Amino acid sequence: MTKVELTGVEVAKHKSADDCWVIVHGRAYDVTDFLPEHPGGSKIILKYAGKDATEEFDPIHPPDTLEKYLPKDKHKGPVDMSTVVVEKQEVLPEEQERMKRIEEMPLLEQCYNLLDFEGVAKRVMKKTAWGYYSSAADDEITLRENQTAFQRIWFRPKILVNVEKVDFSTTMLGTKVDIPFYVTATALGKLGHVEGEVVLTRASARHNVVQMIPTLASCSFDEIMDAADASQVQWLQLYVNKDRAITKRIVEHAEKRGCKGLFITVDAPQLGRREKDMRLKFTDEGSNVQKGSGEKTDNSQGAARAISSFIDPGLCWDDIPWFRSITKMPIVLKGVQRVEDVLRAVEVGCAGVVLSNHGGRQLDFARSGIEVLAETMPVLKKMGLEKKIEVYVDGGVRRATDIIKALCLGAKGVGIGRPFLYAMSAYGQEGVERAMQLLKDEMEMNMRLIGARTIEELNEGMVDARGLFSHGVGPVNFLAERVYDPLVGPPQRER
Ligand code: FMN
Repeated sequence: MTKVELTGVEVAKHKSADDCWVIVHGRAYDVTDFLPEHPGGSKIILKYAGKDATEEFDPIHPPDTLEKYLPKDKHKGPVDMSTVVVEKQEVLPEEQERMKRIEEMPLLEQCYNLLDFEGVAKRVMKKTAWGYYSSAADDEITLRENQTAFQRIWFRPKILVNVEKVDFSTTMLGTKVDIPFYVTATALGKLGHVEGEVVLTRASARHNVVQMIPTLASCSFDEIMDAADASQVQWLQLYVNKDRAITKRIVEHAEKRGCKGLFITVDAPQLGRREKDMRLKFTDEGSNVQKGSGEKTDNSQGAARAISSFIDPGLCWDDIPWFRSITKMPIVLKGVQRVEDVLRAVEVGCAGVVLSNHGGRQLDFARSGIEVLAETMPVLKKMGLEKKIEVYVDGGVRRATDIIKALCLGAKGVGIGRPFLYAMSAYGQEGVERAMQLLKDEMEMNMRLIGARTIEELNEGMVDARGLFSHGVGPVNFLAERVYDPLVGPPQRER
């Protein structure tokens, strides 16, 4: 027997903190008991009490979240959506201006490099989404350093090498790839594009690029796996849950579904203060939620903090053998920041490390991955360990010259985050594909110009990295500076 549909009027009766229902994807849920536990706070749910919350829910939660985690007796059943009153949303002047900017967007063909996508994305993305993607920790010094560090490395090209044919394919964790970069894990894909991470999956397939799937994706893990084509390789990025039984289930499921690498994020026992994100959340929600509730606005939340309370700050080296016991996937530590820890990773049997500071989003004044690479490889070589572990770098990679610099210094490959998010947010799948193609074009030309026919021919003699360790004031990075949004004026509050 099919269940009788609820009406919008019935759901609307449950609109208080003592009795709170919400509609998500045409079904009603009683979330009253869940209100105090919601990682993003109860206020945001109460804003949608008795109403359709799908639009707000979608970017931040995989679609199966409620089905999976809310007890079955709280599932109130399907709703006849034709009876749900849709409140007419006033289109704010700021949103009208954004729509106008979207109409005037440059053609995709006019984007010639990855920074072009960033410029367009900043103009056309919703402010909150831009805030979440572009923000970094504290004063965003490390964010900028990630790019400027590459600018302190110069080339020593070889001449008169026959470079008629160049081949920059390589392997990463045993997978053959066309070019030595992968799409790194970035949370909340639906903030930038309605379809979310599957857009990155489909574009990666077109270019034979590996995708790292984030724990905190907006799409469900299975949706992202299902979007891949048969030969496509995906890795799993893992935030370790305090409840190890949940972590075990996630890892086992990923392996069963065919993931080829487990990247455990080790630089985020607590998520960093990304103040741009926090500030936007403040103005976005503060004024609305304050209305009528009499509560003071909680400005400790941004999108980042809202989604991360389950992460275990107790994760430590002692846990690594346990991970090795529950999976055959190669284990890679993501977020290693000093050579001593690379050596320890070799000792405990990790297949790789990613030298990364999380795109500058965690510890401000953490050094760039590329600098840590230059510190690491000579030590590994001296100890004869360079073949024992694959070393990856991410953070600030925007040009093929950056990829080449990392490979010259001994990296196996590099991860790229924001540029693909920006390309996706501005132009969808075609944008991501173009961004990847631009990198391939740049790679071919720069391999020729540096005098290398294959990845194996790239070596440390082809770069001058003497300035890399000097943290004095380097060249002014105008492009990165434009990413930083200074605080303008006091937040708008209703009186
Ligand atoms: N790293 C993780 O390990 N897990 C995440 O969920 C995650 N989410 C991210 C979300 C955004 C919007 C960004 C920009 C980065 C995120 N990262 C995450 C860090 C990236 O994996 C990567 O380290 C960083 O983006 C590399 O720097 P880039 O953006 O300059 O390329």
